[in-house]
Order: sequence, then structure tokens, then C-alpha cells
Amino acid sequence: MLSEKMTVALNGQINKEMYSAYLYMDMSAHCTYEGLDGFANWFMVQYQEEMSHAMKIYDYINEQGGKIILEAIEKPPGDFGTPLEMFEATLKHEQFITKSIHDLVTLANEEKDYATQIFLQWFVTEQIEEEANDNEMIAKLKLVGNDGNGLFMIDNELATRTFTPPASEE
Ligand code: OFO
Repeated sequence: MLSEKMTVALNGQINKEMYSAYLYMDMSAHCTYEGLDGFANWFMVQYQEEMSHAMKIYDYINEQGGKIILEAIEKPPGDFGTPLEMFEATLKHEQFITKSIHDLVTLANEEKDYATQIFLQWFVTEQIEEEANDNEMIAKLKLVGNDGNGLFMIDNELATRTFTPPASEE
């Protein structure tokens, strides 16, 4: 059973994951507009991942007999700049999400909510991967700088990313 505090906090995380999905969908649209189809694909896969994160929490709250409380999703900034700036913004956002997940773990510990502590471990591990992916992309983009050929090669590489639903990763 979830405490009132834990229910509110987990619902808050659904909202943050939905915002992440919305943000990456907007970034994907921006990349399509700029003719960067591989980058657009990468961000659209990221959108799918974020939706699956939101649904994972949604399912968990339901499973525990808690109440789902859906709030408004914030508008994404819409102006994203260069691919490097986009990945820097993505990393910054993921660091914010990591902190939010860690705060949930702290709350689950305080509440002696052992089930939620275990549930959140998947997200703790996932955030390590999210930040590592962004750091790798930032390093690559810094390496190619303004070289059009380098950017073209990265765009081709990102076109191959596909979505793997979390359930089949376990
Ligand atoms: Fe859900 O990991 Fe990104 O935000």
C-alpha cells in the first residue's frame, strides 16, 4: 500500500516523465524541420522511452491500489539551437530527472516503503544510462564541431536507433 505522500510524489513523477516525452517529441519535430532525420529518429525513440517510463509508474500506482492524479503538462521551450545545444539541454534535463528519482528513493526510505524502494531501482539504473548516452553524444558532437560530413555521419548513425520496451529489457 502506498502512503498519501508517496502517491502524490509518484504521480508527480508521471508528470515529469510525460513532460520529458513532450520535450523530446518537440526536439524531434525541430530536427525534422532542420533536415536532420537521424537526430529526429533518436529523439522520437527517446519520446517512446519516456512514455514507457510514465506508464511504468502509472501501472505501479494502480497495482498498489493508489489513485492516479494527472496534472497539466508544461509547454516545452520550442527553440532548441544546434544539435550540440540540444544534447546539452537534454543532459541538463536528465540530471534534473535523476535528482527527482533520487528524491523519490529518499522518500520511500523515510516511509519504510520497501516495495517502492525496489520498484525505483529500475529507474535509478535507467538514469545512469540516460546520462551516459547524452554525455557520449555531447563528446561526439564536440569532436565533429562544425564539420558537415561529421554531422552527416552522426545523423546516419542516429537513424538506426530503435525503441525497446522496458519489459523486454528485463
Ligand atoms: Fe524517464 O528518463 Fe528521461 O526523463
